[in-house]
Amino acid sequence: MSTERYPLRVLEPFMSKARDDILKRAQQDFEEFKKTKIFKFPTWLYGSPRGKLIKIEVEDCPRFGDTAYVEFDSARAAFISVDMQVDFCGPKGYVDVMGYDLGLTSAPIKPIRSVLETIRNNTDIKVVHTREGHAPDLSDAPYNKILRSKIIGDGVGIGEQPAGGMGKLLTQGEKNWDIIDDLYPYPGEYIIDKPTKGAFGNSQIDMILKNLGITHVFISGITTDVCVHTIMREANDRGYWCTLLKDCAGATDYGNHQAAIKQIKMQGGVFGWVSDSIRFNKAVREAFQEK
Ligand code: C5J
Repeated sequence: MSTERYPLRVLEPFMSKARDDILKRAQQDFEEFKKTKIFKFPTWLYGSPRGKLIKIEVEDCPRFGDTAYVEFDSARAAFISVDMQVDFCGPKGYVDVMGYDLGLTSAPIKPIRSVLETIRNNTDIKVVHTREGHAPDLSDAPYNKILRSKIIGDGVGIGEQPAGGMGKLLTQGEKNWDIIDDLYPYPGEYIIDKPTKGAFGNSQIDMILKNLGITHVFISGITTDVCVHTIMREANDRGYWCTLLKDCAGATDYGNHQAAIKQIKMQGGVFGWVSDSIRFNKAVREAFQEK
């Protein structure tokens, strides 16, 4: 490689210094992890905690059968509830019309409620809800998505209303598109609308999380293998420390739900970590009960 053609190479000493610093931190945190099994909140990166420092247990990390702990700052943490809309877990919604078992996609409602109750009880953890849906004129809906939904829905797809239904499937403004009453956002919580499975490419979520100073996100919702996974992957790629609360998620197929959870745990946590509502609630409640 010619240095004439790549003059940026003169910056190498500066880059190496930055790399050496990061690797030194990683070596220290690795030594610490070996002793404590804790992924410490990196104050060198984010500054001192602004809220409570909380330690949550995560499973099968770094290897299957191992237990580890993730430390986070409550004031820099967000709970994300993905697409808990009638369309994904209620009668005559999008998932119901496609013929899937609503028992599977409504299973996370109770665990999510318990987490929201914990958070809403005077903590500084932020709450973000997402909704998947399209503009009424379908101008933001890929044609292949519309067509495929019509075929699997036996003639009724996105933008159309099933017989006896509440409104047009996956269409903004319709009752079935909105978040279910049981998990409806409280004032002050954030609502992100997206026409996509992911959220980071097509919404303000990254800006909102960044403005709030969020470093750690706890992910829940439906469906585990589609929108939840896509959002977790997007967030993980952007450096957020992600944990799926597994009982707070559900899929249209139980095997896919389990496989999606296993995928997260591969490679020591390729997309983050896995825990559940019981462990989350315990960790947060204990921290906020302290004097
Ligand atoms: C799907 C979603 N499954 N919210 N959307 O189409 O996961």
